Amino acid sequence: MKTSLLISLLLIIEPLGILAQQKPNIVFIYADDLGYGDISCYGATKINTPHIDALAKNGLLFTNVHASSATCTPSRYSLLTGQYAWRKQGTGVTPGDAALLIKPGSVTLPAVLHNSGYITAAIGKWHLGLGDENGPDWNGSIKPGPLEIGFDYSFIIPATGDRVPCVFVENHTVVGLDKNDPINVSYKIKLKDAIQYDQNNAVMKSSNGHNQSLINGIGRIGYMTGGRSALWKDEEIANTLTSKASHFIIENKSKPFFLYLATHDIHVPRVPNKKFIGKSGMGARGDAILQLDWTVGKIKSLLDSLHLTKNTILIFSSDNGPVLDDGYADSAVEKLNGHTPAGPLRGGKYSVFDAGTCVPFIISYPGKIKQDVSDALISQVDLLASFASLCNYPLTMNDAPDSYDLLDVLLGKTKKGRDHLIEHAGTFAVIQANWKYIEPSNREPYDKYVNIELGNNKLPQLYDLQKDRGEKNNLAEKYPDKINELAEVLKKVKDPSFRIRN
Ligand code: NG6
Ligand code: CA
Repeated sequence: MKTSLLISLLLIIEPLGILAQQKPNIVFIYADDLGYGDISCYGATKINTPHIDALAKNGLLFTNVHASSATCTPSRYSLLTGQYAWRKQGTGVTPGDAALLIKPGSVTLPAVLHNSGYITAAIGKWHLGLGDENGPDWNGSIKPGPLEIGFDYSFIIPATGDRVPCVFVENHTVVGLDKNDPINVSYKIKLKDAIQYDQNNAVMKSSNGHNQSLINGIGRIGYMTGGRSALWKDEEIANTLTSKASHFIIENKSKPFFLYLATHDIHVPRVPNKKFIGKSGMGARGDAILQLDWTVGKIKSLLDSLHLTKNTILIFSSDNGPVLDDGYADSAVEKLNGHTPAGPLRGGKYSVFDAGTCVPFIISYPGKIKQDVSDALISQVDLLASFASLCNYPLTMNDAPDSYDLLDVLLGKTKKGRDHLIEHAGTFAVIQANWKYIEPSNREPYDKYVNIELGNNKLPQLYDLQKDRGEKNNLAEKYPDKINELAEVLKKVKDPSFRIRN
């Protein structure tokens, strides 16, 4: 009698989603090019990021989380697939008309969550290619894309803010496209009908590249004609993405949802909304950080007002380290005002030194996590297996081959992270315990355009990160055995047969 009553009760409440709501929502806010030292809870003193800091005040702040690479496409690829991007050809920074890099139907972070009962959305920067091997059909149905790899809804910037086409794509179509003004995009040939970049009529001047099409007065990479009614307004991008993300949350508030919100901030071109202009005193880059902080605050206060905060795992991170001048003369260098975007770390975006991949990473989950700081070694590639574990979703040997289940570490139950981690920026490095080994490389040691040390050296490098977080003191000659040991780890992980699970 009692059991049948319970069963009838379950049958009534399950369709209402009450049971399903036991699963926590997951919101992953992925900033672009934000450095380890760019926000106040990571030590910045020249800029204030109260909303991001508030997450850390009630949550776990991590000091040793790495994006898998020092640029966008490979970091995102690894995050979503659980596989180090360097295992797959063609996962470097992709042009805006590249084909989808992730195989439809494969085991991805959104697919795991979707198959576990989550409603999933990708909102913001994509930069993982779209369409089949012929690339995206901007005037037709743009697929495969996010919806074919596990997202139920998508509203995306196809590549980056500085690459054409400068339009949003919602699910399979360009938003606001007039069929009589079709889009034509080329990265190979100069489209002579495109408005050409000209130093004299650009509202934001290029310092390097970004000199092909001129769109909204800003030089972009690639040529684009048509699609005029669909062009985004650069100063409205943060508003648009925040509002789309908010709608998604409101619409799905009674189901478990996964929101992948990949902001355009603080990538170039930095064109913050007028409400942030001049507010940081650090020029467009600082103002973009304030805008990013605003986005985080908006999402957090929406979750609060919908009483979802306690049952939501909110993660804030970045896809790679910081860069000041990334190809536009936006006075990021001149107005830096003593700010240190990389904090105590060496290098920056594009670099195999730690500032390339070691990024802010904060988890707020007030229902379950207490305020703390964790120095556990984690790669963003681990999120897939960790969330699969949260959902009891079984992974086979070939799924997410580089992703460790670190759920307990993410939830603050332990600080024992990975045993080792690979950093990649053209050159490989491996971290194990307090040691970091950078393999010898013939690549350029320094990028004079972005003014960043890339970390490459013809000789092997060995650093003791515990004593020397800034990677200043190369101990290679002193500890040759350590080098051999770490080179062996690197070799083992690089081998295509390497598997975590069996
Ligand atoms: C570089 C661009 C840079 C940025 C980067 C990708 C030039 C001179 N530089 O080639 O501006 O777009 O690619 O950044 O064009 S990422 O964060 O998306 O990886
Ligand atoms: Ca980036």
